[in-house]
Amino acid sequence: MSHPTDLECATLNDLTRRDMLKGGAAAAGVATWVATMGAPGRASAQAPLRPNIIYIVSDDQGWKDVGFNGSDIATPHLDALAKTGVQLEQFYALPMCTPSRATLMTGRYPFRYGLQTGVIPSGGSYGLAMDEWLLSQAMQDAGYRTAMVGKWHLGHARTELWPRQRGFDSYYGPLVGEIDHFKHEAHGVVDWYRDNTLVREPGYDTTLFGREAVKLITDHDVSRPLFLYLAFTAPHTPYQAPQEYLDKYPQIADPLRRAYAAQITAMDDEIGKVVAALDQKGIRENTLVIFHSDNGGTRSSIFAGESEVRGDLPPNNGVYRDGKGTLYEGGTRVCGLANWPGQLPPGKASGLIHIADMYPTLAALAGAKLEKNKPLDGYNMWDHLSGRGESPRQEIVYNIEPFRAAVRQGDYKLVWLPLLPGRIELFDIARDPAEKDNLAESKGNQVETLKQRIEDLASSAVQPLLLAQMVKTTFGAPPSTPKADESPVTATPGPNEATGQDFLSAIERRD
Ligand SMILES: [Ca+2]
Repeated sequence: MSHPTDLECATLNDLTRRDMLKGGAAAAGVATWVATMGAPGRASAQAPLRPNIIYIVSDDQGWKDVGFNGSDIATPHLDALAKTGVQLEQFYALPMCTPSRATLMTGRYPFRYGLQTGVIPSGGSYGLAMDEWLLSQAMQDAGYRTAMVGKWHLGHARTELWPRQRGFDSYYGPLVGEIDHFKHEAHGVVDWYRDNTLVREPGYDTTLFGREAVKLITDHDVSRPLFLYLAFTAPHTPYQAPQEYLDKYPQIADPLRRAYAAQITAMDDEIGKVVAALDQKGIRENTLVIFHSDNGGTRSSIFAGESEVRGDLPPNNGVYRDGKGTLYEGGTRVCGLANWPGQLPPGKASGLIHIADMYPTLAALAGAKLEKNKPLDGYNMWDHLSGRGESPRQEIVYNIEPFRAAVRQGDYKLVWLPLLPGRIELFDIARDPAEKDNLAESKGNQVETLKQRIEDLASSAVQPLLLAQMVKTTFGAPPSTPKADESPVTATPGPNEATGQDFLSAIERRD
């Protein structure tokens, strides 16, 4: 079997997608797909295609840290998917794990249910609101076999918050946000589940996730379609990788960057095995594969999680400013791709896509009814992904929090920090993607328009659950003064640590 050269591939990609955009689907010789444009959450009127869907999310990966965005980190399997699929040039997620994953699962911005700020900490007792109708539930209702492998991070304090109770037929992985990749522990407590049962298994988490995903595909009953949400913990801190992957990067002197690169290549290998399993099963032609990071790469140790990391952190967001935890492009515009042989012509989708769009897009493909969900914030992106039309989205809501917000309409983006000392920045993202040139003083009209939009969105926001939890934890804790028989030097841990530890111990005892 011969493969086209890069030049041939590029020419073919450009022509195919251009023809489809100009001449419509019929000109390109494929079935017409009539998607509803302009109305968030509206599904297509066309009969659903009901593909298998393998939805892969990486964790804290830098925009540039994939081969197809120019990295020196080896990601040959992702690169192959990008080359034969659609690169997502303006795919936006939320700036941290919990809000991003919540938006994916609900199709709704996280300020609508209190998950807009921070992440659910290991000691947190709250989770994703139970009255949200999740993507997994919609897919399950539509007759899909639903499976989740990997990191959940949408609530762990009560079993009702766990994936098995939220629309997934099976679950395998950690519930909290950051674990030791070999020990599967957070704060010394194992956080590793099969369905609702705590399990102890040896191995590197990324490898175990890949193995589980391959087994799910291999054993899948093809009489109904599969929805697999594969949420890797790579390349999140702590930066750890098996020696065989570290050995692939002798040229990288910085041990953090070396481990980070090794984590990504290890994940890429597992993704390669997943694609091979689809081929082996004979279902590749009827399977949509999506991949993206849940937020930008970490550029500040403040947002590196609970691991101790210092210095110049390894993730690389390319030209994009800053990283995880911030509202700048480096925190929110993430590397991504979609791949479906025969349905998605190779090329690039250059329009605005928000992670909230994936719910209505996948629901339409699956034939899932949009009846039980609350009003969606996303658009059906199928026309845009498949090269048949422009993106219907004109606005990106980066996040709305009581103390900061950012919204982009067209090319203009406002970053607003109203907390004193306040800051307002306006950027022309098309002209200045690196956000270096603050236009706020010279473009007063745009500033006022976007401020008003933020005020309007904020007026319907639920207060962040994290802040309520922090107040409760802090003010509900006993005095932190040293006990009578202890010196101040060996004082008891702070209230947050003690609460988190007790809490996780309780989880571990749960069966
Ligand atoms: Ca993350």
